[in-house]
Amino acid sequence: ENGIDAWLRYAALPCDVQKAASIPAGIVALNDTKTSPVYTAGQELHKGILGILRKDLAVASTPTNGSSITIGTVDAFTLTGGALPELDLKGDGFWLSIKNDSVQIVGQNERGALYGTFQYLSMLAQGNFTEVAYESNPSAPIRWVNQWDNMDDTGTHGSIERGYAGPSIFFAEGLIVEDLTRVSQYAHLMASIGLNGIIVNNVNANVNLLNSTNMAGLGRIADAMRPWGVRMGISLNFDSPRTLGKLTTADPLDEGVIQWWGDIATDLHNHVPDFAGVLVKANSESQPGPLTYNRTLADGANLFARAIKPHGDAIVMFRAFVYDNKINQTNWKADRANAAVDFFRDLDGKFDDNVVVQIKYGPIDFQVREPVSPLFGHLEQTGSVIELQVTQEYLGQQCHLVYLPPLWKTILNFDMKVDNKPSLVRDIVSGERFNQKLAGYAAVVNVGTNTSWLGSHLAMSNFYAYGRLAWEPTSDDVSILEDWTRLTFGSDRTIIDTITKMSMESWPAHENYTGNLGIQSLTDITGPHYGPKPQSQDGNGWGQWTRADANSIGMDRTVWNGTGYSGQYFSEVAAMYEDVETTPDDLLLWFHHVPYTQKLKSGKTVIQHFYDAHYDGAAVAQTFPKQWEAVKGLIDTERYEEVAFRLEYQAGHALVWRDAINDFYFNMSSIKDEQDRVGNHPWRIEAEDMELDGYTVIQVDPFETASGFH
Ligand code: BDP
Repeated sequence: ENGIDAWLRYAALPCDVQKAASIPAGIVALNDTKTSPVYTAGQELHKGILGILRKDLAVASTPTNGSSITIGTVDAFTLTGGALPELDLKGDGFWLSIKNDSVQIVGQNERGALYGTFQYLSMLAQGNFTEVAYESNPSAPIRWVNQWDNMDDTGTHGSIERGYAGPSIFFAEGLIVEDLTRVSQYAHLMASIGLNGIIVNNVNANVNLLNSTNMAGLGRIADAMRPWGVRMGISLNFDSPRTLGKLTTADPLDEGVIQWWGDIATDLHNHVPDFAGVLVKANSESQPGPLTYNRTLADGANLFARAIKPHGDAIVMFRAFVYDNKINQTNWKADRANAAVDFFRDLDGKFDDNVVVQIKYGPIDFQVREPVSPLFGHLEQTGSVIELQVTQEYLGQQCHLVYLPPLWKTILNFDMKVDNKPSLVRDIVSGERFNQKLAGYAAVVNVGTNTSWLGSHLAMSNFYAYGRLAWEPTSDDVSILEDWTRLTFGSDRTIIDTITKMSMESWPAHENYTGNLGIQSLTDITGPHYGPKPQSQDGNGWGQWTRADANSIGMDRTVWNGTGYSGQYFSEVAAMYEDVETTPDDLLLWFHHVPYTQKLKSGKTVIQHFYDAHYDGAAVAQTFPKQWEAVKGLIDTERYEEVAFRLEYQAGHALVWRDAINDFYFNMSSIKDEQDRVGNHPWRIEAEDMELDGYTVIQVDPFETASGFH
């Protein structure tokens, strides 16, 4: 068990459970075109049932006499005379009806039929043989993955920005790899959780993706993913007309530039007829963009929107992550958190109708806790897509267990109260609140060639849960986790309880040992974003600041005295954050600059809370290796050992975090810990007290912790 099959193992159920299953005698997949998702669904069902129940069912493409599992679109069912109830399916939705001798899996489109099939298989794999009859529709039309894969045309094998599981499955040495087996396996995983699109290259895009060899390569990627209903798109570099096309400008209103992008779009369409769209990072972190040419961001987005418009329903995902990473630290009012609303608020209504704005969940950058980006709510005439991260860039880079759905649900369930009306983020990104046709979800996943996909078996619960939540954001995070666990490791109660307990403890613990009260992840901001480095939080151009000094800490983001950020929310929410008294403790230092001795609602001072929380969080991480021991012998040795190794590492690293942060603030504030733990490390053996008598070079695992990444 090396993790390659993730939650799609189709492991055989115990014999007595297998016997209890009564399923139809054959499979009918109402499309025999080999690249069609319905055909794929038939094959997948065959494979799954063979694995789970050890039954080898025949697959036909036209109705048979015997009892069957029939898969098809509503149209195909209508044509072949299958009786269906009145259905109200949305795009990609499905109807699933399971009765002893007949199972109907009906998609609004081909993709929907495939999703329904995976749902049925998921039930069988969990030994759930209940009869059901229901419709299921996705919450939003856009449910995409972003990969930040580089082309690496200077030689090495496709690296991945903020990827922690080996090199790219898509690129190597400036080209698209020949063998796309992993790519279709990836699409297989995506389809099984209802994801329907992917951007394959880094948002910091390499123009060479658009050369003619790579255009053909993109066609091959799209072909590999199409049978799974996954549509492919790419990130674009705004300057391509200059750097690749040798034009003198990339001005979005220049005729030559418009023509150039039009030709690129035509070319792309020729290779990828069902091209999904383009993702654009512009005028951010030194990337070029329309502002460089004194044009608006909307001009930039519409340039691409018009280029792709003639070729089907492809869309532009324009990122709201626009800011200058050389923020002047001496300007007390400067605040990176203000950027998205400042840039985009006045552009509402100026984007073409095939543009959506992709907004990171918080105003800064995937921190362990952020308030919801206030931009959700300011775009009423343009669809919003929420950007999440499965890759744990700031959250332990998959070397730490952090189950993310509780964080995501905090965001999705937040009420922006736009115009004093209920405005949950999940209803904004479903398109419902502002009546948008295009809206949804994108997650930076960054799988790599490691057989476990993310470099850590347990991290895969985040990927699985991402798809499940994008489909139905009200789903319960614990039951999603339990489904994932049963599918990935089996149904033993001890396994489920152990993984659930650790996972549900993991985000709060991580927040506690890395940075609490809304101060953000106190990590190495200017470098790898890994490990503690509170001293990097100030004096950097990225604007991720704590403004800590000897007496006080926190960013004053109020309107009356600070950067004005809290005023970007709508009245009720703005008023809550404006006032220290009504700001929740977990975001206190995000919004306010307070003395270390400020009392929290718990009665503790800020600094004592800091000390205690870091001890508490690290103490929880200490229990993980022990908790994990409970599953020894209940799961395969390979995955048991690999997870044990990471949990052991996390337990140690949590101590490093705890002591680094606590010592740093003790040093800065000179306020003693009430329990006198901080600065006191009786059990620690300092490096200075050791003697080095030579060293041996070893293969480091996980590789990303090694020098030079090898
Ligand atoms: C930050 C990452 C950086 C990305 C950037 C982005 O550190 O690698 O390029 O976001 O999202 O989180 O564009």
